[in-house]
Amino acid sequence: MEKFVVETENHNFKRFNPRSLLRRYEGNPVLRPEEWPYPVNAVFNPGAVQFDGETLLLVRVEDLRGFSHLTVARSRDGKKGWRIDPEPTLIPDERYQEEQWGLEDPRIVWLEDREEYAITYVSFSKGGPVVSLMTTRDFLSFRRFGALLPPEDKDASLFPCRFNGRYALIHRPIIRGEAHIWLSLSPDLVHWGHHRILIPVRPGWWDCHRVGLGPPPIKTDEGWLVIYHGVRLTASGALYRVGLALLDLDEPWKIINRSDEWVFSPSERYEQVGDVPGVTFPTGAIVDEKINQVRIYYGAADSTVALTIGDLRALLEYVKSSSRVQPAYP
Ligand code: BMA
Repeated sequence: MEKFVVETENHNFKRFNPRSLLRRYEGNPVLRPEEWPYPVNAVFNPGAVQFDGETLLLVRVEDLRGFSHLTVARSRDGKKGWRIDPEPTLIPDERYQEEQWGLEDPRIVWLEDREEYAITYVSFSKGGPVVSLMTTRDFLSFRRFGALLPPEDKDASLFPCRFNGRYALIHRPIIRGEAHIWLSLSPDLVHWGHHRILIPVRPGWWDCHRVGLGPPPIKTDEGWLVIYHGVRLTASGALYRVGLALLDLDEPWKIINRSDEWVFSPSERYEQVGDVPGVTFPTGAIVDEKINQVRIYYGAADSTVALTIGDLRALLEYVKSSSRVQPAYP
């Protein structure tokens, strides 16, 4: 395996502040557990799509037993006026043992060839977290595919299209205690292979202990824009910050650039105070192509849903100006 080499010299300290790329919505947090139609502990880490002309969030909801389920919330502008389903949309299905302790952190993409949405989510049970898949057309009825790969695995999304006939999945298994982002391929969404490391942790850096995909990869003229979280463990707990990477458009297992710096990190009170302080955990992104804007929905301190907004062009320019990287696992 080729070693992942990063240049730590030649860092240009005069460059502009990458944390100015994303601007928090002034009405944050956009969803809070107090607003839920039934008693819950926390609402966070939502999947996001534009559906029927509205923003639809599939929100991870932690109940008062500590188990999570998923509930739909809708808003016309994706910022305010949220309408939350009166009851959970998706709860564990007892026929799927791996879901026994709950459903977590969904990512949603529109699968072009199947003309349906794919929801990849984390199923949790005694066996450990696994990535499961379900599909839907209307967010009313869902078809479960079950677990895709063995535990321990999280932070997964499909790409919206196939590559040479193969579906591609980004995910984050833990192997030998290492938590890198991987990419796997499948002809049928059932059998998976060609597993390879896509974005490894960087020893010593802000993303040294764990990395994981954020929202589904975003297709642009320049490549697939990946928003990912990186974790550094500190004396007072884990810090979850956000970085960027760019993948080749036709061969997304090839990483072109990766941001040296994080572009988003916990700073506001609602990100610092909550069940897990110091967490910004993006899981949903919606692109408004007319104005080239991306709205990124994230879990704040594992307690609320918050929104940060950026200019897609500026994010791309920034990541393109970042380190070009060699594949970790060619
Ligand atoms: C990760 C996931 C997320 C969570 C984050 C911070 O491992 O389990 O669901 O938001 O930790 O606690």
